Amino acid sequence: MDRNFAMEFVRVSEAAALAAARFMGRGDENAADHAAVEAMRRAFDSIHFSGTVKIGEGERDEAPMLYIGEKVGSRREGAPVLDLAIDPLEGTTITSKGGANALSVIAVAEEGKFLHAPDTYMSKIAVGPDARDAISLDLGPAENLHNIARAKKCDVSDLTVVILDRPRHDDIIREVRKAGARIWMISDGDVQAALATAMPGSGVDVLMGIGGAPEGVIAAAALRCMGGNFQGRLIFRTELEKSRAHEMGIRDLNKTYKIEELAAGRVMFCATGVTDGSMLRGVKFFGGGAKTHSVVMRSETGTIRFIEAHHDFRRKPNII
Ligand code: VTB
Repeated sequence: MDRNFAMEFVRVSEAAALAAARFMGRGDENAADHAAVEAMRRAFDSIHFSGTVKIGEGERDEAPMLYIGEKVGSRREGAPVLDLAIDPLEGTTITSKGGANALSVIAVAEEGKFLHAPDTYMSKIAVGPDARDAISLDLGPAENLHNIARAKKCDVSDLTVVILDRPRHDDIIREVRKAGARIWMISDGDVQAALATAMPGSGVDVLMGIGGAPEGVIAAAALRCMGGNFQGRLIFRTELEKSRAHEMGIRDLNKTYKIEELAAGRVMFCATGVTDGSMLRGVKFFGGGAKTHSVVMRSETGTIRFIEAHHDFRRKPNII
């Protein structure tokens, strides 16, 4: 995948983040999400590629824009054919309340390399490079923590586990506490938390628990670039969810997906912070412009590049 694409796609996540950030703390989740989706949709078409949304805003009938299967990009002849896994605003509630960890995300892969994850829950575990061989979703939290501590040459009590603050995680929380690790409970936003496990100095060692499946694919793409690891298992709450998954080609409903089964081949990832988070700073507005903070990376090289951009709205009126 051409490395110049990295700079192209970061413009797209910047545009979505700038649009969504206007709605920080304004109590309107839908308006924030809608603004991000519109800005991202517009920005894609300025890039010379033939893109298909594989993970997006939902099925065609429920999402007017960036729906699964939608074609984006300039689509001129000879343009590279790429698949997209996007989340224009990961953390709509966070944004509406002005909390931490909201971001705009784009993962890019060659054709057919993302799992077509249904819009269900996913049980997840994510770690950074130093513990990449130490995790298994088939083991319980305590065993995973012991293996991670051994790999990181520290005690379990030195580890910090990020878990979404939900009643469904009561058992995991109890087991993690019993094992002696620390917990950082987050209200929302497990994508940024998954990335933080692979960022030295983030203070986060492992993500555990159940979040959205599509976002699991996005986190897996990012962790491929960062050399970390991720495993996920789909969680179904209803028979309807199961039959929809079947329609999407999922045969083994209990399968534990390894990172390469979620995002294979050469992948690229970029994200822009909407609100301040454990890895990215949020959008800061000032008179006539704004500052954004993004990360761009590719699985081929593993370079993690942070981009701080100053946008002058007087000279770039199209961006807002
Ligand atoms: C949210 C959100 C996460 O999953 O929790 C969601 O914060 C699903 O959980 O970042 P709930 O239905 O309990 O809110 C994510 O969107 C992504 O995995």
